[in-house]
Amino acid sequence: MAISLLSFSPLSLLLLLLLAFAGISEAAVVTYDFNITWVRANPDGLFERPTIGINGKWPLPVMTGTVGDQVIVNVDNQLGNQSTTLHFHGLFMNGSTEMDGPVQVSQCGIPPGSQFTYKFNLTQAGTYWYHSHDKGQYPDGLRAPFIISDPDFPYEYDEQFVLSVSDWYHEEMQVVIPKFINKANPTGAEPVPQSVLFNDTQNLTVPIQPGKTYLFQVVNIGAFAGQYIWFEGHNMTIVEVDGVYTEKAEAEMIYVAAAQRCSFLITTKNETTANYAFVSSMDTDLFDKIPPGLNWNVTGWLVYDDKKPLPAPALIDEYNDFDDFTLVAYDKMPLLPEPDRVVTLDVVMGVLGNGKPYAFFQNITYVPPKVPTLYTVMTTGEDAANPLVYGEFSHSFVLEKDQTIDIVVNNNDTGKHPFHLHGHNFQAIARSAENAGNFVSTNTSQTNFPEIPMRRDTFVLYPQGYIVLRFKADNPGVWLFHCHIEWHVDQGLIATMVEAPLEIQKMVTLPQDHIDACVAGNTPYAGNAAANTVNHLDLRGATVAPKPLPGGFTARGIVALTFSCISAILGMAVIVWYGMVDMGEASKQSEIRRIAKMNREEAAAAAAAAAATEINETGKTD
Ligand SMILES: *[C@@H]1O[C@H](CO)[C@@H](O)[C@H](O)[C@H]1NC(C)=O
Ligand SMILES: *[C@@H]1O[C@H](CO)[C@@H](O)[C@H](O)[C@H]1NC(C)=O
Ligand SMILES: *[C@@H]1O[C@H](CO)[C@@H](O)[C@H](O)[C@H]1NC(C)=O
Ligand SMILES: *[C@@H]1O[C@H](CO)[C@@H](O)[C@H](O)[C@H]1NC(C)=O
Ligand SMILES: *[C@@H]1O[C@H](CO)[C@@H](O)[C@H](O)[C@H]1NC(C)=O
Ligand SMILES: *[C@@H]1O[C@H](CO)[C@@H](O)[C@H](O)[C@H]1NC(C)=O
Ligand SMILES: *[C@@H]1O[C@H](CO)[C@@H](O)[C@H](O)[C@H]1NC(C)=O
Ligand SMILES: *[C@@H]1O[C@H](CO)[C@@H](O)[C@H](O)[C@H]1NC(C)=O
Ligand SMILES: *[C@@H]1O[C@H](CO)[C@@H](O)[C@H](O)[C@H]1NC(C)=O
Ligand SMILES: *[C@@H]1O[C@H](CO)[C@@H](O)[C@H](O)[C@H]1NC(C)=O
Ligand SMILES: *[C@@H]1O[C@H](CO)[C@@H](O)[C@H](O)[C@H]1NC(C)=O
Ligand SMILES: *[C@@H]1O[C@H](CO)[C@@H](O)[C@H](O)[C@H]1NC(C)=O
Ligand SMILES: [Cu+2]
Repeated sequence: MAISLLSFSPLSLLLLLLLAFAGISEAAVVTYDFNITWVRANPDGLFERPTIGINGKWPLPVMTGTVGDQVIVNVDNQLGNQSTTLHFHGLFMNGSTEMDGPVQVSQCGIPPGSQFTYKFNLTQAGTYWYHSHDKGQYPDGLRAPFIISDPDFPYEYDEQFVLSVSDWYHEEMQVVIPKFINKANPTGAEPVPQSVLFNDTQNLTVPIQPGKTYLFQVVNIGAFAGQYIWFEGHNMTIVEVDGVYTEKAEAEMIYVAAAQRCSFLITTKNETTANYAFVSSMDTDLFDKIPPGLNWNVTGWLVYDDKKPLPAPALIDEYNDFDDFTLVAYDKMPLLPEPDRVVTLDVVMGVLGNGKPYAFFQNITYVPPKVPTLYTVMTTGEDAANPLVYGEFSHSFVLEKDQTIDIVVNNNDTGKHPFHLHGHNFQAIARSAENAGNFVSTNTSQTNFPEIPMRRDTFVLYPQGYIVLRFKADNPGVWLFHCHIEWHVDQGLIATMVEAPLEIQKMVTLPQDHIDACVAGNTPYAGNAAANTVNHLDLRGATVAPKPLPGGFTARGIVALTFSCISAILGMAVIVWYGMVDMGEASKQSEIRRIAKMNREEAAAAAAAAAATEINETGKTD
């Protein structure tokens, strides 16, 4: 428009400027003050327990914002006895990697009594969540959805519902974790949840009206279980996963792994003659054993008429879930070009020399470095480009700016693992069926990758199969890549992507409260992973994993040995001999062994043996 400003009076000019300013400053600043404390809650009606609340309440508030907003979260850690951090799952944190939240990665834990401010911009729309990223803490309650609305949402709907789903434990994590990572549990059998929750409750009723279209935004904020979800009498039309809009896809049942999100449209019926159940059913394949009395389902109802009954859901005999690999990204972003770099990670579950179960990528189980990895980036100058400065057990990969990266994950374990990358979503370009073995080609530029791959930030790897994920390293920052089963995080199934470290140095200024949190918690915040500020390549004193099993001992050997302990008690010398034969034979193999192939009987035997040793060893805690 070529309107001469001179033709306006000064007053109208001012008004015009004000109007223009109002137009561009629509983006709001959304501020949250979170006083984090212990509260008590009993969401499944079975057991009241200490739970982590915000501002004296639990369930926690759903965070909301609009694309373009700036978000400020003032955290006051009033837990008294635990540090904490917040991670905003799925947000790219572009230009603000220091606000990403994982402890010892982009910040020090916020010690009890300390305050800490997260400040970041919303550049993406869709369904996200926030949770603690410290010490396996979020299943104690510190997790909730985060919904970012989009004025340009591509599909029509009348009303919207956020719906969280989650497994729920009765014991606190600081009690469960040491029992889990314990030499009495050599097979690494994960703790089984006590119940399932919809929106942090059960028997949820959702009042709806006939002839309308509802957008449901489902978030699995659980610690472990993937969830099969279905609505009786209604199909779901998937429109978004993990913040990525999709072409409409009709599904009768979906699978939402821990940390995944799925939004779908539901069109209601034209008559109000009945109400309909909807169900979330935990994927019990993940459980080594189903404890007697466990209800692994939760039910809610679409209520057309609150005077009519709420029918119990029909039992189904088969889980026919929609395959998310077949989704098509709405923006039709094509397959990224051939990768500049391929990072191959083999998932291995095993036992270390202390007899406890750990999880590995190759032979490395993650151990937090002394100095948060981002702070090592900030304080090691040009050496920040050398992966050695981050320490072997942070399992760091230094990525160059704008490289195309393929992450190949091979599953040498018999369980499913939902893999999550911070700071990005990735194109999910290959996923094998169960038992397909490893991705063999070292050349990932095969021709059979989808032309328009689906993208998301958390993707399930099937037992003894593989996935291939592709992304562009266009977001300088320190980003974890890990399984989102919180038990496996505790066991070390984590690698660190240090993306464009020299760019990070130019971009980031650490706010004073970051430093204050380190000082208050006595955590060093400068130097390499060992806090050496002089010689960055001297890693002496860095944190390390427990030593491997000595030669001759293996996971199977440990189980055999545990067996021999009981048998000795029982006086069954033959089995002792058997156990020794097993160990001798096994000693020819490498130090860390797979126990994945251990069958259920062996696992059950191990559990029995574990129970016996536990009795034997009362008094010894480790
Ligand atoms: C939900 O309903 C079931 C069946 O009536 C009941 O057993 C359960 O205790 C209820 N859950 C809660 C949290 O009230
Ligand atoms: C935080 O919450 C606790 C428990 O409700 C309360 O005692 C405390 O005064 C609150 N602190 C602040 C700073 O609001
Ligand atoms: C921390 O305090 C809570 C609430 O009082 C308590 O239930 C919990 O056991 C304590 N945890 C630790 C690790 O001390
Ligand atoms: C966030 O947005 C604000 C306001 O537009 C801007 O000043 C700031 O630089 C942005 N921050 C980042 C990390 O991009
Ligand atoms: C779940 O809880 C959130 C937060 O209270 C609420 O906004 C939402 O409507 C609830 N969802 C359903 C389906 O009731
Ligand atoms: C749901 O989809 C299936 C398969 O596409 C179809 O057979 C079924 O009739 C649909 N159900 C409803 C209620 O639309
Ligand atoms: C409800 O009625 C409308 C208008 O008559 C029709 O277009 C629609 O298909 C009906 N919906 C269902 C679920 O039967
Ligand atoms: C949970 O639901 C599934 C599917 O309908 C059913 O097979 C199973 O028996 C249910 N489990 C319990 C404990 O009710
Ligand atoms: C994973 O399994 C494959 C195939 O059996 C094997 O070649 C590879 O060495 C294993 N990886 C590790 C780290 O053990
Ligand atoms: C892992 O394997 C590599 C290559 O064989 C070796 O250099 C490294 O020392 C091993 N690390 C551990 C912790 O076993
Ligand atoms: C990988 O395979 C593609 C397609 O078959 C081929 O063009 C390319 O040269 C191969 N790259 C390498 C490094 O072998
Ligand atoms: C981060 O921001 C840069 C600069 O605006 C942009 O090129 C890049 O695509 C962004 N990356 C992500 C993951 O959003
Ligand atoms: Cu896992």
